[in-house]
Amino acid sequence: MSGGTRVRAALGLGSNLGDTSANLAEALARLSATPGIDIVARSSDYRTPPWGPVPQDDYRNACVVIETDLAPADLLARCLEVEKELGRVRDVRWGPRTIDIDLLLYGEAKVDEEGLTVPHPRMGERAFVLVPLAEIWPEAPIGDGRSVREALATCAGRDEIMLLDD
Ligand code: PH2
Ligand code: MG
Ligand code: MG
Repeated sequence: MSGGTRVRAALGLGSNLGDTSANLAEALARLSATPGIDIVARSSDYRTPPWGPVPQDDYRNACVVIETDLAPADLLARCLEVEKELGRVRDVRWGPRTIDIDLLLYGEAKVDEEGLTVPHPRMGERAFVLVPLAEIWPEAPIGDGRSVREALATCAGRDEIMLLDD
């Protein structure tokens, strides 16, 4: 897009229902086919224990770094649309899902809008976000003065994040 500012942003993906590998691949294909979104780095996939109050299966998590012309709200809207296209049903908060696509970082911007807070307010405590993101963007500032790498160094549960080779 001419004249637009391209911003480097980070997305977190997670799935623990159905074919989790195919779900991530399909979500990334759809994001990549979106005008104004280029995927510039993709982490490995990790098997991660479910975080939060709901007992459920382990997750497959990954992160991508993108370059985008889209404003934060438009980028989030596209992520939610892809979730819907893949058949995500929203019922239990923090419950199992076919695909979850979270907007983690949008350059160094701080965004506080209805339904959207960036940097993602809980990313600094979530090993299932920090481990994959550290693989592809370790120096990214996460909004509390720390980088991804620094937050990961003291993050609980990082030893439970298992690299997947498929
Ligand atoms: N997502 C949640 C709730 N719990 N746990 C893991 N391991 N990975 C996730 O992506 C995840 C979760 C809600 O977004
Ligand atoms: Mg999430
Ligand atoms: Mg989400």
